[in-house]
Amino acid sequence: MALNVTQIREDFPILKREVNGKPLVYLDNAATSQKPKQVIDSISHYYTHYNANIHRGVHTLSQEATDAYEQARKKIQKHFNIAHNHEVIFTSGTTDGINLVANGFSSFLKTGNEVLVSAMEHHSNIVPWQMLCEKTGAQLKVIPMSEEGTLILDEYDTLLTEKTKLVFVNHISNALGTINPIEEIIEKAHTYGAAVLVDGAQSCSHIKPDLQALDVDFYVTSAHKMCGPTGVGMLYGKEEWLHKLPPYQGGGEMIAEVTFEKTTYADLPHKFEAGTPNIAGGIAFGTAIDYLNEIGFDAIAQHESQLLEYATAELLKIRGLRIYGTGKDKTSVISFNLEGIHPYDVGTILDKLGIAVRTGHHCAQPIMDFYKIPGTVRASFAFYNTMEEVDKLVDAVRQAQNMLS
Ligand code: C6P
Repeated sequence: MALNVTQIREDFPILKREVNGKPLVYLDNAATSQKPKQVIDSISHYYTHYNANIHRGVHTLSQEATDAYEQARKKIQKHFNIAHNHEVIFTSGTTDGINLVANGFSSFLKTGNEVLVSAMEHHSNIVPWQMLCEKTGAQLKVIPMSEEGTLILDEYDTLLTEKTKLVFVNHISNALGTINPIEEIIEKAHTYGAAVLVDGAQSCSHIKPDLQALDVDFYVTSAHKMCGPTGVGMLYGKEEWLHKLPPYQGGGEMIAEVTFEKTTYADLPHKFEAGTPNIAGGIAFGTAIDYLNEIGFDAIAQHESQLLEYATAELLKIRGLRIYGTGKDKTSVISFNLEGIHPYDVGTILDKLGIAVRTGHHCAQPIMDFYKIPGTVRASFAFYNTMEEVDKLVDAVRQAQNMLS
């Protein structure tokens, strides 16, 4: 069913504002999505009516807050088709979830072990593993990518051996929009007994992953890319892994018993949730999931692929414009450059025209090194964007080219 985008846009107060005297055209959704009033209201409702710490008090407010927070965990469980509620760990976001797992694996890895990373990762899915390798003596190897920005799976087959203990790859590349064949990557890794972590920061706003069907070991994402608030995210880990991994941080909430001689840890998921969490954020994450499901992921995918197709065709009509990330499986992210013009200059002119895009390396410097470029202009579309906004982008890029060349 086609989306009623005009009606959907009414849910997003920010889309009514102007920037530099022009109506805002927000095309930086891969950095963070905008928030519907349902999510904003859910945060405000918590602070107005039942703000209290959770899992601690016998008083009514604390119980209401605990119920709402745990209800959000259930919504996440159901949304991602996760077998057990305690396999959902609240984090502060994707970066936090990856660091939690990398930290845990420092007890298991040793010299002679290998870990594989894809060539198109965000720094969040590179640096924690480099730190892990430095600590443990394990070796980091890279699954290369092709000129069109897709992983070379034959090379993956060669890199996978009995030495491989872990594979980490993003579901969708933030800088290219490429959708990686994670089903195949997971299945092959498992034949060698390697665990797989999938970085879902860019996928969960576009698709609804079924984590049991994927048989993935760890999956991480951030609420703020899914119309939810910043500072909250989720780590899914298979129960057996979460039992094996040591806690990430020590503190309140994650313990069973503490004496000065010895501490025992709480059961899952609390073992990994030290300290007071982002309670309002967790609750509003649940509201964001409800909101997206009400719109429907099939309708979202259909609308976004129309935007992608139209924007790609129109942008490619501009002389000297090159798109990076041209594989056939891609989402509504277009990274591009104009020949002879720095992406930062294009971004600055677009901003003057009210159009928000991201410019630079997008926290994925190895991709920029691969193409030997300083960065790109990245337009990333969400389900609330319109074809008219694509036209405005294309016109503005033409204007930028005329002014800068
Ligand atoms: N990418 C972008 O503009 P956090 O910051 O923890 O919520 O997400 C980090 C992260 C990890 N992996 C991928 C694939 C990502 O895209 C991001 C965040 C934003 O592309 C901000 S750098």
